[in-house]
Amino acid sequence: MAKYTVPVPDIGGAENVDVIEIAVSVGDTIAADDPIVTLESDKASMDIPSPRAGKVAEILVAMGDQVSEGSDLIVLEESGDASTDESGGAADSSVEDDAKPASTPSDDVSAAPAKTSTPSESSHEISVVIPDIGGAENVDVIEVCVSVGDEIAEGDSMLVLESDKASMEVPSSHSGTIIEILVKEGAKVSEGDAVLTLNSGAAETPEAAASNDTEAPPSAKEDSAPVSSGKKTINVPDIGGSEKVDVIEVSVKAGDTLAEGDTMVVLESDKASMDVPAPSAGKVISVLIKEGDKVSEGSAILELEVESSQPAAPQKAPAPVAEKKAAQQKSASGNGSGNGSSDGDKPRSTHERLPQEIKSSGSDVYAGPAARKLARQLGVDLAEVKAAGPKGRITKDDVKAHVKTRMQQPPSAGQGPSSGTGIPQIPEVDFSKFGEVEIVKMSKIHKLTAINMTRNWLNVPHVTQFDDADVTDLEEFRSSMKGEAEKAGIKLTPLPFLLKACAMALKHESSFNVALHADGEHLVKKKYIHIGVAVATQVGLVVPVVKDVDKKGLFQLAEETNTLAAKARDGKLLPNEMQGGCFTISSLGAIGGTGFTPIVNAPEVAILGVSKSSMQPVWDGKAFVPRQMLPLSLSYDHRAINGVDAGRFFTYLTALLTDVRRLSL
Ligand code: CAO
Repeated sequence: MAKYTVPVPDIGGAENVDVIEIAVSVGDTIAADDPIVTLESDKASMDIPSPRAGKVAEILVAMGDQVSEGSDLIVLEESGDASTDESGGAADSSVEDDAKPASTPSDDVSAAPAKTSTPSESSHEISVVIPDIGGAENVDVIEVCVSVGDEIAEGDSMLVLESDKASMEVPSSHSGTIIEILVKEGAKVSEGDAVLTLNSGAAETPEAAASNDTEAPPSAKEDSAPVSSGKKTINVPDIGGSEKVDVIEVSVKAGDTLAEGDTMVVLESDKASMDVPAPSAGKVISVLIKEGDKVSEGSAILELEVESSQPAAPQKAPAPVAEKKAAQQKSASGNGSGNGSSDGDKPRSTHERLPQEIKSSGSDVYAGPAARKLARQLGVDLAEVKAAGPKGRITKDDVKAHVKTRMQQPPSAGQGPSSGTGIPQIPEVDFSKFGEVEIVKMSKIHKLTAINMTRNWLNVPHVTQFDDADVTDLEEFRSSMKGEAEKAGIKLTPLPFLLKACAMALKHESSFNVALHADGEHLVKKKYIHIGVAVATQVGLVVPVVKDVDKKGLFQLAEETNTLAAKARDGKLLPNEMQGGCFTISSLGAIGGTGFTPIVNAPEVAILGVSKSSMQPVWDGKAFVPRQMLPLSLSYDHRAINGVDAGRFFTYLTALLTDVRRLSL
């Protein structure tokens, strides 16, 4: 059994760096590239991966120790079969008992911090592995986004993973042509597992790779000087080389007090969204960018009045949006002292590109950054997009399909009174082709009526029932009272009788005196009885409301109705005279017709249509007798009222109108 001591590789010249986490225990079997410790200098945090697979025989450092390049970290026991080493690059290193590798750490590419790929034996071939995924293990591969032969760029999504906490797109760490895909949907993967073999197209020497990997994190170069109290301009840190990245959210404003690590802005490239955390605590003097701006590394974000002369913390790499939410929740709950990262997250190497979380607990929409960006560019509300991706994830194709569907709809669908919720609009016709026409403007009331009627017609499932009331006796009584009413200056038409009868029926059958509650789970039962009367005016239909009909006599109802109708025709109705109705009467009795289907005046749930009464032969059991019959039609909202309720209401109403004495009960 060969033993191998893993040293600290080239860490960019940093010395006496703190060991802030030990990721392995004695006895653990680890794969090549598995993180073994996390180090933190004043510039950056970095995971140190194992250059080889093996069993941890000994741990040579403790938390809080300070180490430099070459310091011993752990002792690995290897099976002796170095060719099984997944890192490839390490396979040709000589394995010595209890000896350090012949190559120096900086020469050994696999010893580079937090590298997510390893060159294979062929310098053109690169094995791309799962990067740090926040410690999650055996995570489901729910989508493989690439195929063999695809050309991919660094940062292009290779996979979508889903743990029980989050879904995340995993970007490729290198560009190249895919030679082989080593995972498939349904597989379970952990950090370090090989995903793809890429042909990089250009020979990459291990030395070159190592020097790339061991380069001090560029973001750490930013703001590396101690921050003294006073005004400081905070710039965009290293964002992985992305340029002209969209500012999609500015999370702070002048006057805000920031804790170190609080999110300042959210940026979005075509590959990922990222939060940019404040490198130090302080008060925002001014914000120098706005949403929609494009920024690159070094662009000024804001001016900060730094609080103390404490050395600045290393400016953290932009964090995935999910971390931002955690930070915001922290500060919202008054805890502004955190550093904004969702610790205990493991500190990450600042030059490591993190998988982009695409679903967070606070979001109902399940979509990755690419789909989100496309949706924003196209002005698509993702909540409206039908997801066809795995586990209900919205893909870019879904966004495009949504747009296509919308484009195929009539251009003005959803606008104007003659169209509704996606209902095809009636085509425009040039009537002048068929004869002389004149275009006249619709009045405001007419347009409003059209909109209201469309809304009510589309929203309310209508049922209309018909019946005839025998109003022979009512008409006799009305005729007998006409003179008396006229003396009092009142015109007594059938309408006040109808109002009175409807008020009594509403009381009797209270299921009609309700409104549907907006929550869809309750009915609002009304304890008052206000009835609207449709009045035709020069400029359109209006519905003044007679209040407390049940408490008023026939003469008063007649007088009030006439007054309201006159005000309506003169355009003098006040808003409150048209509000509060429980039920409406629409009478065409003075005009004619034997029946019509009135439209419910929502949020009321029923309306009575009154047609013209006429003398009809009615069979009384022995003979046909002449009776004055009034045709009535009752429309109701079947969500609130059942047919049996309507039957009872209608029978009661016609009985009242037939025997006028009952109105006084
Ligand atoms: N059957 C037979 N005759 C009727 C009747 C009926 N159902 N209703 C009213 N009449 C008679 C009246 O008795 C009156 O005749 P007399 O003068 O001989 O008594 C005549 O018709 C005219 O009545 P009116 O219209 O002046 O009074 P009203 O109280 O019946 O109606 C009002 C008042 C405001 C409803 C009415 O003026 C009005 O605007 N009606 C139109 C309503 C409307 O547009 N409805 C449709 C809505 S949906 O598009």
